[in-house]
Amino acid sequence: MLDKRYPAEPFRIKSVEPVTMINREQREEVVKKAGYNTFLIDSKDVYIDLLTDSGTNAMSDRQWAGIMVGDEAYAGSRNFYHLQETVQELFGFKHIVPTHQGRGAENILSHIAIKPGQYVPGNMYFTTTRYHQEANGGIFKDIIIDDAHDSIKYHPFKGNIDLNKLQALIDEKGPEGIAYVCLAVTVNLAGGQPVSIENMKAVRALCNKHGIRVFYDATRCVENAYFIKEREEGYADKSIKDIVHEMFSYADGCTMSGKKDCLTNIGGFLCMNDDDLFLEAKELVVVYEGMPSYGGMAGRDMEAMAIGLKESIQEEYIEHRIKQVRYLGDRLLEAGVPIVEPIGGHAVFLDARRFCPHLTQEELPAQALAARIYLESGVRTMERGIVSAGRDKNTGKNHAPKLELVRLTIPRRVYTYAHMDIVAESIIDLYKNKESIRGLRFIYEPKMLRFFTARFEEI
Ligand code: PLI
Repeated sequence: MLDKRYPAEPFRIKSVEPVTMINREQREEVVKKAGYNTFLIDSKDVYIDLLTDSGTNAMSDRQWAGIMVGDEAYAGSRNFYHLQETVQELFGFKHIVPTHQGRGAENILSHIAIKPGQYVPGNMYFTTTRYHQEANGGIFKDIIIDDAHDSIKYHPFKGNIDLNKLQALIDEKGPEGIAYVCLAVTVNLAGGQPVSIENMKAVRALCNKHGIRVFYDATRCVENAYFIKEREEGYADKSIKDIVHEMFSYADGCTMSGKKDCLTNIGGFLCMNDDDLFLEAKELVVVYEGMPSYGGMAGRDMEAMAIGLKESIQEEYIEHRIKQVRYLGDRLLEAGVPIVEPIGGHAVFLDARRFCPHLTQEELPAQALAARIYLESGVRTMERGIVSAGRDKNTGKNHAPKLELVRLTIPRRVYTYAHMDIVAESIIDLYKNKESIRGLRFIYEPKMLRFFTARFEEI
């Protein structure tokens, strides 16, 4: 039962979207038709949708009011200036380039900051980020601490960069062999794990010594700030706003998916301090996204984003956000269900290796588990394991990540604790019957970002 560890929703609900659950027979048909890929299931067939926290946020009344004051001028929309001021105030960067979503910003940054053959070290890969780095001739190198690859080990900042790994790469390739360091806050595929201020400072100092730039993937930066406040010495009494500002003071710029911590449904941006790099980014944004004053977003979306960013740093909002996710994780842990620990910011990650020890990684346990969860409960989750990791660009072999996970991603301000109870109970029931989960094999494998549209059959 809910107790004081978990704060009530810091909002009243004034608009609702009905959901219904189709029966098991219907779900069986749906999951087969979708080729056992939860990305290919229609929203109408889903009861509780934990596929992603991306673009699935509920906007506030103030954001909806902001939608009505959208200035849809092709150039110089006033909403852009509001967004620019807000980002400059909260993040502290000099320049902002709006994009249609995070990957638009990743594309532009990769174009202007990577020379073919250069390395891009980062704290674990993210699918679209690595794709754009590689598409621009970069070579991704994972330099996250080893503990991040261990689903059981406790570390308060499991997203931290291993400074020895970074130093070794600098020694081996030379500073000129490194395009920039890509530091994600929080680290999605490690389980939504945060990076400490201490680590950010140390990365900055090391990179300064060698003249290497540092760009953050700011996608879930407010969630990262909450963990710093909760866990890092000296930060308990600082505001989330101040912590966010300090985090970015150690970066040269960032890419941002506006679909997560900005509390909107679409959008993104790229930030930097360097004037020359900004000029290059502005030249490219018109090619790929749109004018530098909208970059693929409508004026109304930029307004909602500016308002959403201010709401995201409110203390009650972010505390409830993190603790609602933790509530679901705690319920699963109490029942002995194997999950990534500590529980991260945006999702609870089931450890499919321990959930399905009877399946090898080649039998795609996380994909199989995600499909089965849908079948049993109507809850949609996402594979984050060998399927998401894709193939090595040069050898064509599967990347085989240590973490083979199913992500239960909680949209912001959308579901209640009662929904979390239903999800937990369904998964606990399935765990009791886990041996019945059958492995899968590909019957269609796309060449790029295969997890989105691949199809499978049961072995
Ligand atoms: O989906 P985009 O293009 O707005 O953002 C791409 C992106 C970049 N970095 C990180 C850490 C992400 O999590 C991310 C998108 N994530 C998705 C879609 C997700 O479901 O996690």
